[in-house]
Amino acid sequence: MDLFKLKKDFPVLSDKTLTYLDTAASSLKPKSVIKAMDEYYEKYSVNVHRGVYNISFIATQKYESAREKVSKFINSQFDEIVFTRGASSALNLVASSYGLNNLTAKDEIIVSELEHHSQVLPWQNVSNITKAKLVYVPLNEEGRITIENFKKVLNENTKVVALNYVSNVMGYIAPIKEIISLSHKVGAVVTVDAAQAAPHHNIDVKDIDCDFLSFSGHKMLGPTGIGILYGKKELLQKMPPIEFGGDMNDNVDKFEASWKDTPYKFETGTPPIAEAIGLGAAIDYLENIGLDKISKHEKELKDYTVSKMQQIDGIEIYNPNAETGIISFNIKGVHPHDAITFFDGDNICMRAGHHCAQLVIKWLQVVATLRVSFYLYNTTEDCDKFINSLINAQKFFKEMGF
Ligand code: 7TS
Repeated sequence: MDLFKLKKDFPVLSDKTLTYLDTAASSLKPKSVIKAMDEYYEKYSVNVHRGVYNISFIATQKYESAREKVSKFINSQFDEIVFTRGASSALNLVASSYGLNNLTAKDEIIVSELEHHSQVLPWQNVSNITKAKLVYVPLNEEGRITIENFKKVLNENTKVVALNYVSNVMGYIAPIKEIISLSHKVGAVVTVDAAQAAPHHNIDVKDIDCDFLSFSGHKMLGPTGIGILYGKKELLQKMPPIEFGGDMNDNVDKFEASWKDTPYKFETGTPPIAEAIGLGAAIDYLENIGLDKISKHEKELKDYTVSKMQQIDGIEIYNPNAETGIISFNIKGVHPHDAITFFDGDNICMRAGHHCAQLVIKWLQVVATLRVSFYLYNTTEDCDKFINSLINAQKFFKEMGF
């Protein structure tokens, strides 16, 4: 792929002094996504599923064709795709609808310390309400979820397994297909947090056989305000809605009502129409390049950067062997919140903090980490800028007596 040509597709990168290394928080958006959304607002910015006039038919058709694109993107059926506000909403929907209605005090829920708060906190809530037991897979010495350790916590009482596909701090890919297969043998359902996986790796939900899979539009070149919940149709059909209102209902009487079929019973009110259309354009863009190419490119950038970082004394890298484009690290003796201001001074966008994953930060026994994350628009030039800045940051803080 011609990376320099590709940078031109991203208006934010027209500022040549800017280095964007924070895709794990949110990706940049290409012109084609912005254009697709502009077109909606300029030409047919009306509601869906209700207007009996031409531009409403167009809006509905574009909105539903975005659902079609998402379903093809992960190889699901059309009606197994629920549009949500983001990955967080999708993960919460599973916990609130499936979890609260199916679990009891006899049951166990498996999670891990690698989870983003949006995966672990909804299940903490389910555990508090239903008294089902929350069980943590012990991480191995590298901080990974392994099959060996997963088997130690999986048992006949396990009813839900709620794990991430790719960790947003460690960048590890979990052995999710085997985890799902083992979980199904004891009758547990698996809800996969794919927020950091779907933007970078081909996912075939039929192949991995997950029960639920959640991800966000804004981490995969799409707009904010839209996420996806994939659920197996037979599960979604049995699950009650968690939000009630317009468009999700069928017949309404004074004291009871019935719901539309899935996915519509989960999408009350005016949906994120422009956002769905933008997400469709993002999927077109990603598929045009190919996710295999993208993930290979990110891994190469990460390996190149890690090898340079390892030549600098006093840099602690927490995940040098990650398979993805995420590097978590610290400059010894320097608080990451101090260090981040130095990178910002060089117009390098990256993240410092607990990354909404405090459990793994505690597992690492640090206060926070710095994080670099790559995507298709990054180049080795970006890596070199970051390395230069890192060397200068270290020198600066040493001189300041840190
Ligand atoms: N799950 C994972 C693994 C994530 O990395 C994130 C966001 C979410 C869920 C939630 O996604 P949202 O779109 O609903 O916010 N992760 C990050 C991050 O690492 N830095 O900022 C947001």
